[in-house]
Amino acid sequence: MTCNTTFLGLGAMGGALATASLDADRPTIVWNRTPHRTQRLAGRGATDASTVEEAVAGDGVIVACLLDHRSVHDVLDPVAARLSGRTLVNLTTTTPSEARELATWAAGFGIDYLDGAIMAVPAMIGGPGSALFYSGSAIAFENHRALLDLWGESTYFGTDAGMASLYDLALLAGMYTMFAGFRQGAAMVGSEGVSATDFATRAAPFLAAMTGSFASTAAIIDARDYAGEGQQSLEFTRSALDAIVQASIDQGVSIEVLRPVHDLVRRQITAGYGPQGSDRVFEEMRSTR
Ligand code: FVH
Repeated sequence: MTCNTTFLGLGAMGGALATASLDADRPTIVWNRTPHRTQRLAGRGATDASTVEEAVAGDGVIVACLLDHRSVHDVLDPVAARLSGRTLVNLTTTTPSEARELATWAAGFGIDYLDGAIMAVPAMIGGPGSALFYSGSAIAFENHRALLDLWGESTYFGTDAGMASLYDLALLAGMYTMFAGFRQGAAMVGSEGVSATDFATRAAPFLAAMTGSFASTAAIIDARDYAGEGQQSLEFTRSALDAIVQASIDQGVSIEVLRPVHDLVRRQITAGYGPQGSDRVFEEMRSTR
């Protein structure tokens, strides 16, 4: 028999997760701070809990998908003492430190804690390309795979509850800086009246092709060998960035996004590494903890 699954938070993402549960004919309890958001799912057969206490009264897994770390405490602190022996899957975006704090907090109440990060938008949940990262309780991950796999491909990153979030935010760091670079390029060609739509048709295949070099870049970084054959030197990269920055200035476009990239390369050259590979900037970025 499948136990009830309780969903706390029925925003765009929480609603999509609970919908997948209902689509799979699982008994589903829903709660949201602003009550009207539960109505659509109640109409589909979900149990509409009017309080958090009511929502968590059963013995099934609890899924939280709230705005942020603070809201998880706001919702769960008042009922935590009643949740001993229960499993909490937290799919709210948090930092790794916040995820670890929640794992410690949960352990203090005897709650089995699995942290999750969703690498998808709500419309993708349950469909192709949807991926979710998990870390924390291995038992919770194994015991609830049937539920987790409803939402997308599930990957477990170990018992350190912060790891799913770390992977999530690391990938988002790549995404946000890539989009910033796209906007820079769109502003450059836009200064001559070219539409961003036109630019996107060139940028998408070019940037996709560039990702093919991630593996060789990664090998250089992992070996920390920036003096090997065939690497694009820091001096070469500075010359390219000089041109990109100057072209932006000439076109009246901001160089705010380019400046930190340019500075990283220039500092490495000033330190005497000009002939070495450009991946050497990683030495300034990596953690020295
Ligand atoms: N939407 C997305 O594309 C992304 C993709 C990747 C991961 N996220 C994360 O998922 C979390 C929830 O996101 P969401 O899209 O569901 O967000 P909203 O639609 O804004 O819903 C937020 C829900 O949180 C409730 N809430 C906020 N603060 C509190 C609080 N202090 N106490 C109780 N509930 C709270 C809010 O309730 P209400 O405003 O309707 O009353 C919504 O249910 C998020 O971490 C994303 O980063 C989504």
